[in-house]
Amino acid sequence: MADYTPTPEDRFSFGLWTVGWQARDPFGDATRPPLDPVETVHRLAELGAWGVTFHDDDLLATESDRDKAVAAFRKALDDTGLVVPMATTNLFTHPVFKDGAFTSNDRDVRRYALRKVMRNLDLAAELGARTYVCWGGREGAETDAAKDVRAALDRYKEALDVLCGYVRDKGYDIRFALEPKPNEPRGDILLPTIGHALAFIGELEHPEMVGLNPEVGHEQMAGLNFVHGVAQALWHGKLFHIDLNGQHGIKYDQDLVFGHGDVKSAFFLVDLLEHGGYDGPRHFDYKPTRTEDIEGVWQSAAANMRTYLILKERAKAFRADPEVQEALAASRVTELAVPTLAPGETYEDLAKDDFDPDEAGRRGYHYARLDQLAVEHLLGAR
Ligand code: GLT
Ligand code: MN
Ligand code: MN
Repeated sequence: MADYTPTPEDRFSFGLWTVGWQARDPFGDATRPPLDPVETVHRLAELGAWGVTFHDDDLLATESDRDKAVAAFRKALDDTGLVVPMATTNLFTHPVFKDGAFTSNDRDVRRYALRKVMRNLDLAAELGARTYVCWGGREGAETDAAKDVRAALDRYKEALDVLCGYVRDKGYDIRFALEPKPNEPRGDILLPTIGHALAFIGELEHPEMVGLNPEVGHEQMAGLNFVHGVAQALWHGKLFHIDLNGQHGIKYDQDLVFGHGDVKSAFFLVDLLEHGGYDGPRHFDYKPTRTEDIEGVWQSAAANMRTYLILKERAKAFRADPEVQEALAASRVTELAVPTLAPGETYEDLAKDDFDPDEAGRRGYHYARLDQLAVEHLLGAR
């Protein structure tokens, strides 16, 4: 039996806002008390996590004096050895952001939002964060009459250009990661999917400084294939960070424990992350369900890491199985890596092929056999 105990080498990280979520929802009050970030750092370290991430405001959960809160957080990091791989800004809770931050129709709000990000960028740099996430949860609208989307994208670009300029001027070793989401809390959010965000990045002044932080549930709540989205982000060299969690299809954002939604997709995701060249943090952005008490909070945190490690071991076994390798070849999965034209060939050579489309049309690809092998590995039957 493999050892599923997480260690810092696994590079697992958690947001303070995940385990610290008090479980307030649109219909009910908090079911858990606030968590002291210092306690969170210690508990995460005990559980085998490597990193902790935060919004500027998360640090103030139990201590309203910012300097004292930062000092206590820093001490906890030093005491435990936990690192801060990523930080972000809360641009969504305060009523001032009800029409957005970088794309609010109110210019003063946009200026305030940039100041808030710059202040936390200074702290992020001090604590060694290399990635700065921008989740634009309030950038959007409920009615198309309310937002000139083309102007909003101009302002979104302006904000990122200003922030990239700030990071460059300060000499910080930080890159930005945009986090797409289709809706919730706004009726429609700008940059709703991985694809929209990738296209937007190409229009920025410093596209090399901006990538993505895709989240499992955010693509799945739009019915999209997360594994395909992440593969495309990797293909563009833009997978700067990732938010792992669970989601059951098209509904509100569930933020379940990783693997507690579409487990087959989670299996192929881990396979891709482990074998597709991603070397960034494995960051869990989940919410312990409202029914959990504090003991359940820590059990759920541990569950994210254990599930990842189980899937990692399953994916490795899948890849190593000679029958799988033979099935991959029989299904011509490996043939896709062969360029369509041979070296030196041009389109003129295509005319010389002796190819029978009717015969090729009769050939099966045997994907069902391959899929069954994956399912059997996932279920531990092989
Ligand atoms: C918020 C959101 C997450 C984002 C966080 C970063 S905050 O909880 O639901 O998906 O990653 O701002
Ligand atoms: Mn989410
Ligand atoms: Mn997220």
